[in-house]
Amino acid sequence: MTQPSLATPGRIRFIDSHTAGEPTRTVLSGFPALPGETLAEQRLALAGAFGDWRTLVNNEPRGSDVLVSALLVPPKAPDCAAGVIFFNNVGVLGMCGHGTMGVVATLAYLGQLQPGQHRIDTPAGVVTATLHGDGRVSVANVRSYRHRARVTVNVPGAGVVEGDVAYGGNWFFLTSSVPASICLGNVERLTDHAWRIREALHAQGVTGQGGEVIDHIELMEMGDVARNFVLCPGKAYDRSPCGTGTSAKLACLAADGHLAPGVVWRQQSVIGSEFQGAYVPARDRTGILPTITGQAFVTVEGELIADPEDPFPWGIPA
Ligand code: PYC
Repeated sequence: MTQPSLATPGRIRFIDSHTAGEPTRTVLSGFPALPGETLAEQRLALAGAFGDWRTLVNNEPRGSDVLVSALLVPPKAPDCAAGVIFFNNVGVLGMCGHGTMGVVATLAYLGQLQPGQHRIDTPAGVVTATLHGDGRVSVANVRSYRHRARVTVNVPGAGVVEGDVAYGGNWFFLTSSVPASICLGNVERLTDHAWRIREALHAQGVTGQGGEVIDHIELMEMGDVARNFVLCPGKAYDRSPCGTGTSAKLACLAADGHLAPGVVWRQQSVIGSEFQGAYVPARDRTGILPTITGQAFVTVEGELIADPEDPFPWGIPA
């Protein structure tokens, strides 16, 4: 891979926020222009030749495994307030629900967005974010759907695990197989269980549509209010209820006839934070159009510095 020149990084301006506990780093300037006609192509460039820039921004020592970053780019689709490409410690994402809320809160903080509806271009398609007067953000996400129902996978150490494969802007395996109740005290056990499931899915060739890698595992606990534990691609768990994961869950509930259109679904995370979701059926009935609501708060404003003398100017690969 071509190493971008160390003289190039300069200062990268960013704003950090958290959405229901899950951090987002919005990159405002200082990042190179990514080649590509579409955001999907630019996302591939970031996954490939520009990977050092991804790790510089997102990974230790300037970032962390928990962080999801959001690179602002000129939108390609018409009438969009912004274009955004999401990335994390191990790669790039198609969409990110909590991250979109973080971007909207950040642009509002900068005075660049007012309450109302805003189209945001992403590699997975255009989403519409509504910034409410009280600071909450509703994200009308991309079409979400269940790809396969009641798939079984043999998980070493856990036995046969059954779950659904669904898309909500990223690919998820959703299961009610949990080794312990979903709460902060059990994060290590939940992480271990979810990671074993993820590896078993790969080993046994279970994929999303078109062979897409299932890189998010969603453990579900149903109750008066549902709780989830979402393990992200780089093995960090989502502190929020995961916007794309909640979308995938809504798609499964809709496919099973367990949630009617328009009815509000409350989804809590492992730390007890909450999103609300609801859906309308997709026009061609091939899934749903979910809307997820939550709130993000700006936490840090700053500049990343990559000193040429620094032994880790490009971050530490995860
Ligand atoms: O909110 O969609 C989401 C998300 C994906 C990965 C982490 N959060």
